[in-house]
Amino acid sequence: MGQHTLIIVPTYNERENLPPLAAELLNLPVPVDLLVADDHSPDGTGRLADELAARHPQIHVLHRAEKSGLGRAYCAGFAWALERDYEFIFEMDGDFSHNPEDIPRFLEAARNADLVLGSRYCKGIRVINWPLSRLLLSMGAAQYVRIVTGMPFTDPTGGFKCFRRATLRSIDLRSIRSNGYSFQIEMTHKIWRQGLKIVEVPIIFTDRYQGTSKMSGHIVREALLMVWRLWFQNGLRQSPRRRPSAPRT
Ligand SMILES: Nc1nc2c(ncn2[C@@H]2O[C@H](COP(=O)(O)OP(=O)(O)OP(=O)(O)O)[C@@H](O)[C@H]2O)c(=O)[nH]1
Ligand SMILES: [Mg+2]
Repeated sequence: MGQHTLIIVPTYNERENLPPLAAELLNLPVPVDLLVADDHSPDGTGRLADELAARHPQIHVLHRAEKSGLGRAYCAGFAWALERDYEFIFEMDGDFSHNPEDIPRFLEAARNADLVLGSRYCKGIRVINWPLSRLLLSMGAAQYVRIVTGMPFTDPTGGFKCFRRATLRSIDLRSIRSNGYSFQIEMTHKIWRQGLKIVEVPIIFTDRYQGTSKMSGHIVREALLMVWRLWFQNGLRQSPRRRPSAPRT
């Protein structure tokens, strides 16, 4: 308890994945707290999370009334974190696509950055178990984001990230509109265009082996439009409004 690091995991029907994921997080060499943001999962993930929280003081649960998307769940989790004293606040999927063992490397990088992005595509391609079509969609999305917005990151739709507290505070979370992949793009763009320092760390992404996917055409369309909106919000610039700040120590 009282740690500086919070891992936010949004869940919707992740009952097979949550207990082993929580166990791995609590066994890391660095101490972390876990916040499960559950949207009233029909499979009882929320109840399971309460049972885990009753046994482990590092585990917390945010119950939300209905399924309202990953972006809403994360924003509620960020607000929860900012009401407490966390310095390093992570986004992480609850389906083991992201490896908890990468967390110490993120924390190392975050000492000298405002936001750390896990990247599947920097220095090679590291995606396990995806059909080629999904890989091409994801890599094509990354190119599209770069061409329209100028944001130079290799994996702008990735969902394994570590925010510094001050970085989250610099964003008006109520202004975040998007929910699917575009939520990831929107958050990163709002940080990048302020001139804050963003670094990428390579990660291996493994497709879920349990539970069901929530990917949909709506999510893709949302992202296609959002990218243009972000470019517009940035005054049609393809660079930050301000120069990146001096690295922190
Ligand atoms: N609270 C909440 N969590 C969600 C919602 N949609 C997805 N999630 C969770 O967000 C994480 C990422 O969602 P996924 O469904 O794995 O999305 P994805 O990785 O893009 O797609 P697949 O792995 O192919 O299903 C998982 O932990 C989900 O349980 C939602 O509406 N509310
Ligand atoms: Mg997934």
